[in-house]
Amino acid sequence: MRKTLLLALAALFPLAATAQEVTLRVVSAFPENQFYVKRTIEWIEKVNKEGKGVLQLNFIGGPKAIPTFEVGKAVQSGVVDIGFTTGAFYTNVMPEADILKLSETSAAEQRKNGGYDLINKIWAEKANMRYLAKVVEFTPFHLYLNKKIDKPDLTGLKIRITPVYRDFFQAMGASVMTTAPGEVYTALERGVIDGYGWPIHALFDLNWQEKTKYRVDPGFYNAEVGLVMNLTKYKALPQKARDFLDQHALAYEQQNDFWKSYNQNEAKRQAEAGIQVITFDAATNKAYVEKANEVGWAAAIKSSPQYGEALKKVLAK
Ligand code: 173
Repeated sequence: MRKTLLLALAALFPLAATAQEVTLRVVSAFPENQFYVKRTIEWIEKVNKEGKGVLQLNFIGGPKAIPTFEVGKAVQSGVVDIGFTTGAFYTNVMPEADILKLSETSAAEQRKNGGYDLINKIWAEKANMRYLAKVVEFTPFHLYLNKKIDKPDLTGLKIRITPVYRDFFQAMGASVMTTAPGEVYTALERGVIDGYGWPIHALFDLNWQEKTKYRVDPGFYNAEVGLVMNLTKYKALPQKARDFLDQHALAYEQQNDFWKSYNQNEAKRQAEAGIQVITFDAATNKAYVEKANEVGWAAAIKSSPQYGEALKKVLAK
């Protein structure tokens, strides 16, 4: 009797000590050598340091672990718990994902104006996902080129895209090719593409400055990179772990002002690396940005008759 009790206690004790600690698997849709990922790994380290006994995050890897455009599916199905990704990479889960690029209101404003709640309603319903936090914003996308243009006409040019840029670049006559970030360098090197869409920053992470002649200004839209989690798993977290995760995700999101100065510096670095700016007259520039928005919202509402308009109310200014 005594012996059995002791054995039972011995068996139970290590469990009792760790029963509440949950470990979640995290993957990145962006290549591991990107600064985005470095920043996220630093965040994970902080979470792990402060989350002992509550929550631990296990960083599995980047696109070599799960290909860029499969990360959304992996989160949806629970193959992994958390994805570090952008909406354009999981339109194969739901078209609404890519609409976040049209945000003119900030993540902080969206937490207040109902946007965050609406996003989570849609993400739950259509993707079995929880949108934990947006950790890149205040970052325009640009068109980068290796051939000079003197007006916004991409006829005859082959441009690398993701869903972010598809409708806008096609509206300017481009022929397009979708690739993950990890394949752009080789495509440039082989001359398979004449240009690509990409944010104002993070070119250097992947050495694209070596193969890039021009950036077209102005930029358009607003890059969104976020942490999304399998909703079933999220709901099953012990309350303490869920609060801890929410808190840390929010704290990461609250660092987003960082990107404002970072982006200014990245533009400077591009100039120093010899990337020349192509721009048009003021009226053409204005029309260029308006066209991007017009085409973007038209595609958003067409792809999501259900939620496109409602998202516009909270994302657009
Ligand atoms: O160009 C891309 O790969 C892309 O869609 C994206 C989106 C957000 C941040 C960086 C890249």
